[in-house]
Amino acid sequence: MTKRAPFIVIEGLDRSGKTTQIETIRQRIQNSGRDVVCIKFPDRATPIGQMIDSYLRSQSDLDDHVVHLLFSANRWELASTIISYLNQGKIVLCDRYAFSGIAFSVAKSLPTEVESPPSDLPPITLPWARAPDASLPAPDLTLFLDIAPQVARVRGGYGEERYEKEDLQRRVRSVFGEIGREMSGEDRKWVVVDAGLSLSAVSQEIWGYVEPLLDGLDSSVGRLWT
Ligand code: FDM
Repeated sequence: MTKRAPFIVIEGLDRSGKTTQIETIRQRIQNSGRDVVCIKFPDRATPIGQMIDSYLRSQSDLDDHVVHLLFSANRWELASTIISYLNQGKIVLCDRYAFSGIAFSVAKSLPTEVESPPSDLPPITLPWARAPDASLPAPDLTLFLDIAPQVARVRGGYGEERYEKEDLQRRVRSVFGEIGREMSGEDRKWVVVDAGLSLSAVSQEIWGYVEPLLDGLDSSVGRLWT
C-alpha cells in the first residue's frame, strides 16, 4: 500500500505570525521535494464563504448559531477535496480549521464585562459547537500558535473585522486552552507553540513537528472527533 500525505493544520491567535509561518513551512516542504497544497478557512470564494465574508466585514448580521453552522458547512464543502489531495500524496497545509470554529463561537457566548442584551437562544457550548464538524477529515498534526494578548498588542493593532477585538481574542485564547487540554494526549497531534518567540525560533520548533510526517502515513485519514 502506498502511503498517504499528512494533513497539517495551523491555528493561532491574531498577530501570532500564523501567515508568515505557514509560508515558511510551505517553502521548506517544497524544498524537500514534496507536493504541498495550502488551504485556508474560511474559504471566502465559495457561496457560503461569501456569506461568511460579508458577516465578518460587518456588511450583514447573522445569529451566532447560524454563522457557526456556515463556517462548518464551508469546511464540509472542501472535505472530499482534502481527502483526495492526501491520497494523491499532496501534503495539505491548512490555515485554521474546526478548532477556530469552536473557539470563536464559544468565546462569543462567554460572559463579557460589557452587559450584552439578553438573547432568547441558548449560549453556544463546546459540545454544541463541536457537533457539526464531527466526521470531517482529522488533522494528523495541529500546531496552535499561542501568544499573550499583551504581546500581540505590542506587535501592532488589530484589523477592522468583526472578531479583531482584544477582549474577544482573550476569550478565544481561553477556549483554545480548553480545547488543547482535551486534545493533547500521548499522540502529539495537538501542539502548543509559543509564538511570542522570534520568527526563526518559532519556525525551527514547528519544523521539528512537521519533518517526521513528510514521508507520509500508512493509516487512512482520521475523522474528527474520534
Ligand atoms: N473563524 C474562522 C471563525 O469564527 N470560525 C471558523 O470556523 C473559522 C475557520 O473567522 F477571526 C474566524 C477567525 C477569524 C475570522 O479568519 C477570519 P481569517 O483567518 O482572519 O481570514
